[in-house]
Amino acid sequence: MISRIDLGQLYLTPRSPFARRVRTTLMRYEIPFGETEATPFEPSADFLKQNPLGLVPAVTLKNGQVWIDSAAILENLWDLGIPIWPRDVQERIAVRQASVLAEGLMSLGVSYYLENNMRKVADPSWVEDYDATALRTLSRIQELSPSKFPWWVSGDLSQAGWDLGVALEYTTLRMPHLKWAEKFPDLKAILDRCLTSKAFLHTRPPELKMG
Ligand SMILES: N[C@@H](CCC(=O)N[C@@H](CS)C(=O)NCC(=O)O)C(=O)O
Repeated sequence: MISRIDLGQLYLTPRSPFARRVRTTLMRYEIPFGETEATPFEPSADFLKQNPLGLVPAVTLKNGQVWIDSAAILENLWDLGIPIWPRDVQERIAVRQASVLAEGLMSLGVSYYLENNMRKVADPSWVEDYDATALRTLSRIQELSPSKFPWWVSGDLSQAGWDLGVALEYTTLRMPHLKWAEKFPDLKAILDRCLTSKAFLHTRPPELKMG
């Protein structure tokens, strides 16, 4: 049973992969919401009232709740009847775990960006570690056959597949030197499917929208 989900505003930044993961999911399931751009590095009092952690995404509900953290937001949608995950328990576990790999790639891109742009001097050993971890994760994803379950279910992308599309574009944006598309060409099929989605195109980071 799908309970009524009355969302208010989704706080986001145009480049946040975590916010994009939630935005594309809400759009795919046609759940209406408003968008408020947040500036996490100079957070407004209103934004911090919604999420004291100062992170996007945060989504307000008309019932007064505020949901934070992209993974928790997806779980809340699932709990309220949105078919984010497969019904079968074993399949659900596999898709959710694949989605964690995609989410991990997003986190690596954010950490890499912060290390290189927010510190006076980036620590090369951290930067190397982010690169190595991202390559290892991409390689594991490639081993998991990107043309099959758990990235696809019933002929279309699973939530993990959509999340991976978001993560791959964020990797292009923040870690272009990794050249993931050259090293892991099998992953491109997932991004190609994402790029046929209006929600995915609408939420592209500005630099990628410009091509
Ligand atoms: N685990 C969180 C991570 C959220 C996150 O790190 N958001 C970043 C943007 S991509 C952020 O708001 N950063 C602002 C900051 O670090 O001040 C989620 O999945 O929502």
